[in-house]
Amino acid sequence: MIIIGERINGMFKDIARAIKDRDPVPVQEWARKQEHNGAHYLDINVGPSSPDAVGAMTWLVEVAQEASKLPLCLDSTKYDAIEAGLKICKQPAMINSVPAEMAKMERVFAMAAEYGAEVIGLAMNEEGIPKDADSRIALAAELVAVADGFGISPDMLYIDPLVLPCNVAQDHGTEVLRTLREIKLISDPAPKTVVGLSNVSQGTKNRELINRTFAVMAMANGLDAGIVDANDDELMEAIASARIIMNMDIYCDSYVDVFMQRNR
Ligand code: THG
Repeated sequence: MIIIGERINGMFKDIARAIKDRDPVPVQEWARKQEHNGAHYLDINVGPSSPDAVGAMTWLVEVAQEASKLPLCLDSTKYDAIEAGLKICKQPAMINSVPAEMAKMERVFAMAAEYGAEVIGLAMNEEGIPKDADSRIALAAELVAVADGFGISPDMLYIDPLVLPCNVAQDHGTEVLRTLREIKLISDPAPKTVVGLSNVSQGTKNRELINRTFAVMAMANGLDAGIVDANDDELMEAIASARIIMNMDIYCDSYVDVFMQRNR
């Protein structure tokens, strides 16, 4: 599974303060820590309360790239901020994200084609997030079709079925898992899939247990990537173990140890 480290997000108080004071230290510490623990991308999100999203994104991208060579996943609903980030990314980035709404898809897929970026497409539109898997899959098919019109192959696209907290939307869980499975049938090549894993446990007790249980279930249903807490060792070990069970890595008696070391 492709690990996208979630921690450079203005939703966290230390990052919100760092952005406000333009203090690179917490951003660079989290960049290094997540890379060290096995992240393949760093999610970069200025958070809900940044007054100047373009300035904040530009600054975050600059300081994160000083500390880590990992490619970035630019996470914003403000496309001017994403574009400012794309302009200065040293490696091809991931755009996070676009819903299945025509004007937004046109803007985002044009940017993706121009900058060679991958795109996270959300299974939602003007009407919100549907509950059932079939409606989510129909939105995924729209994303694939519009992306194709911009020359973007389905395997440059990560469909996010959108995970909601299990304490408020318990009936979505099985629909999300079915969406992950059936999305693989809508095109050839198939789009990839991604979830914001920590969403599933927001506001619940024993979050880490819920996160890692959902992670391995989603992997068994075809999940390709996750925006996750890469510094949760037990989660990273569960993901490593799931890769063995699914025959994605060669087994040895010390596999999980080797996996954790290789990534450090
Ligand atoms: N899909 C896509 N992108 C996403 C999400 C998604 N980006 C943002 C988010 N969801 C994924 N990242 C996080 C980051 C943190 C948390 C959840 C998801 C989290 N934060 C603590 C909380 O809310 O309880 C904050 C704790 C604190 O303030 O210290 O859980 O779904 N494409």
